[in-house]
Amino acid sequence: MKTGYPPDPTPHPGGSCGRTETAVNGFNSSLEVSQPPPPEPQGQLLGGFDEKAYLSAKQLKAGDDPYREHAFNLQESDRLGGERAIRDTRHYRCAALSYDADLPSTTVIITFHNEARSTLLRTVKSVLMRSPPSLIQEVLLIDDFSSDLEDCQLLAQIPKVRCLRNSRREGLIRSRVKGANSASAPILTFLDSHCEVNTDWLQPMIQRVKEDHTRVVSPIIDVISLDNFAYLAASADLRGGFDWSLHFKWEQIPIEQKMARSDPTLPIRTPVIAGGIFVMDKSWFNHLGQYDTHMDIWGGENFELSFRVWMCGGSLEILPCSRVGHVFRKRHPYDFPEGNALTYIKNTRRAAEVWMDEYKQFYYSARPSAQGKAFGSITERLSLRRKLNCKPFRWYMENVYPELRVPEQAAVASVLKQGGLCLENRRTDGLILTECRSIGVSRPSSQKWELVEPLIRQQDLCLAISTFSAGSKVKMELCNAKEPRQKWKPKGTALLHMVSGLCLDSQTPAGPLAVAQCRPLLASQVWEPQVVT
Ligand code: UD2
Ligand code: MN
Repeated sequence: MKTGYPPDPTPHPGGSCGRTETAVNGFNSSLEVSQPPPPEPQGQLLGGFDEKAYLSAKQLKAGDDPYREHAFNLQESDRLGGERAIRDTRHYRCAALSYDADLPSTTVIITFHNEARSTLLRTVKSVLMRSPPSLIQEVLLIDDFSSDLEDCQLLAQIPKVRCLRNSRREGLIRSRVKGANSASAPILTFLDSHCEVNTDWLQPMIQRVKEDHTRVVSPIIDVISLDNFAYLAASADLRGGFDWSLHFKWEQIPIEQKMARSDPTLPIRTPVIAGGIFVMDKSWFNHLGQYDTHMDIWGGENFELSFRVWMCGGSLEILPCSRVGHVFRKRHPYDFPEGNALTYIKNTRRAAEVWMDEYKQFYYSARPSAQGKAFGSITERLSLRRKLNCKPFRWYMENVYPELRVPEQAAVASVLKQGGLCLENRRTDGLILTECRSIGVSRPSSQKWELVEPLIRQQDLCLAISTFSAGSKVKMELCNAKEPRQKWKPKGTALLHMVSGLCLDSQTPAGPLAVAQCRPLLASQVWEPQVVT
């Protein structure tokens, strides 16, 4: 089972929600380009590395299922060999852009666990072939305890390629941190181990990061078919999003932003990144706390990083003039020592608990099975958040991802009790504290309240203060969750008015229901919501 992520942009047979555009500019998924780029000087590029021997040492045996080991068609991948020409899928205006001559260099970090040799080699070679050599300080392979040591070791014979190996399975998160700690260049570039980078993929990303080191940038991720390895152009109108179960998805950029885009080469702000392919300033990566290294194997780290970048002073963007192909799969080809579902829950719970504040309740409602599952200690990450003085998740919701709808909370009716009395809204006398009544087994609706943060509502009317000062009378008015006078929040036994910082009080000189300076445990400020039928 594959939980949480498949952005799954691969066109499903019969499906229609993919991200590929097979017919953009008359392009259809052909493998070859009509005008292949001039050949690179092979000898120099590969040094003493014997490509043929590397690839032929592992061949699919006749009769073997080509999908079994890697969840993609290994036979097709092997057939392509160590490199191939791919179509330049960028908008034509990208080719006319120019970049600084003195861009800083990068360490390309590729972690892998039992990757197929042909896909791994194409990833490495495409980087060396399609990047200005001066920008590639090194390609750092992190072998996450693959069964064959030589998959990685042999590649280290290629100039600029280094290989680090974990002595036990760590997962991609700790592996990337290990890579970052060993990187010698000032800029980090992360790639999955089954990618092919496209023409001029690197310059736009390094340029944006050079101009502002707090930007974290990613390319448009093109699709390499897991069946026939066709290189397919992805739509340029997508950004990263998610639902409350912390399931990543590609989504259309909001229509207003789309209309405002006069220039298709401009960056696209994105609430989250897919996770595998991005460029980030190394000092900024370290300053922001790298990754949460208590996350295991796979999953969730992209949300954690995305929330952290936005909430702690950075930004995330997709650069349409940078294109990298990636083999999207439908299942994980590797095992999860703790199980796939538990690992995804552990990782996303950590992200939710550290970063999502009161909004984490929506994560738990969307993923009830997460409750009660172990997720380890988050003390260090919470203190990181404090140290970095990061903004609340509410800020992220309002400024970065206002399109993410907050679910209508299941309205649970309660009486609001104080002492033995109940808060009632009488048509004649207004709000009063009076004897709790029942009609048969149920309560009269005038004593039933729904606490749907931030509102305290009765049908379509809500509790509101009149002014923001102590002594302000409380009245009922038409509900509007954006109206500051209607925003309440339970705090201990009190009902706090969020904007004025005052508390609901039943005994003030102003009358039976007003707001006053909060005094914890003052009898007239103690409210006890009790669920009723
Ligand atoms: C996507 C990301 C991936 C990661 C993941 C969420 C893209 C293109 N890919 O999943 O980078 O952010 O979402 O966690 O955005 N690996 C290890 N050790 C392991 C497991 C995986 O090194 O224990 C490697 C693996 O070989 C690959 C990379 O980590 O190079 C990502 O794994 P994946 O390709 O299975 O993830 P993917 O593309 O489904
Ligand atoms: Mn991948």
